[in-house]
Amino acid sequence: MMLEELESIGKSKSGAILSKSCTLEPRSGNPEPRYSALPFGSINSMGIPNLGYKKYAEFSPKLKQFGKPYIVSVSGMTFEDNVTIVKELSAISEIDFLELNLSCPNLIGKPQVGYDFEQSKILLEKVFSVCKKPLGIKLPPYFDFIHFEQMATVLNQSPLAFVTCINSLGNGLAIDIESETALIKPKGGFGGIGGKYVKPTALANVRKFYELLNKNISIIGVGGIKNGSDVFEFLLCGSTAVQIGTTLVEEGVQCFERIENELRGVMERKGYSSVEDVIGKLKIKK
Ligand code: HRO
Repeated sequence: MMLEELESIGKSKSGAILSKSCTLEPRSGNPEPRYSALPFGSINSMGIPNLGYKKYAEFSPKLKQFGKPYIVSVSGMTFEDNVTIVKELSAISEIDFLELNLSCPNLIGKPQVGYDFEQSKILLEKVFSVCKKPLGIKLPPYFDFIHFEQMATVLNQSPLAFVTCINSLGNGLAIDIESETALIKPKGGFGGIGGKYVKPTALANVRKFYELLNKNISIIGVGGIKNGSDVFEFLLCGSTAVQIGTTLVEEGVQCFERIENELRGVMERKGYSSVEDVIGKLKIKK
């Protein structure tokens, strides 16, 4: 992610500046086309294109001028890379939080760490032994109650500041029927699915971790947020903040102001004056 892109998020109505994931060395990412909009969302296999973690440290004094939290997402190619990057970035005073990405679905030959509970536990232990800053993790979607419970047990043993649910739904396939060709090039056309397709899965992941995690771990919701009512649903499930992915790509940084105004409208119509009164208050049919 370039400095200009991060600055335009700084100037927008977003509540924070979150970089896309960085690695130890710069990467150009997977071959193009590697992103395609779909009728109800998107497919991507970007392959973590980024300038290398040192650049996101260099950008930090400039980005702090916008007066909002600056969060750097870390997605090292190896266990040791993650430890090195977290150690170095956590020493930079203008970075407020780190988000360790345990869920990039698009690296050839590399499993998503978040689907390996033992490996996640070992990585978190090591990372927290070197980290001097609040750190959260970004998780892949889970689909089985036993898996939620196994991951929650690991997470509840760590001093996590937050958990972000969910990363894209891994290894979907989207096709153009005229040319009979997969829409994106990397990995035989397989890529992470985002947008409306994943919203029910995202809400379920937020809800399940809200039920299972220690209350001092905040939950950040992401997946299919396009308007203020979507945010309201994530709040009900237990998110205290949200991230916007596909909608930001498709609409640009104006989406933050529009969605905030829409959320305000939903809250007013329903008689709420504070998000605190909404967070986690999902009702279940008796
Ligand atoms: O760069 C990517 O391919 C990518 C990453 Cl790191 C991620 O976390 N999630 C995603 O959908 N794509």
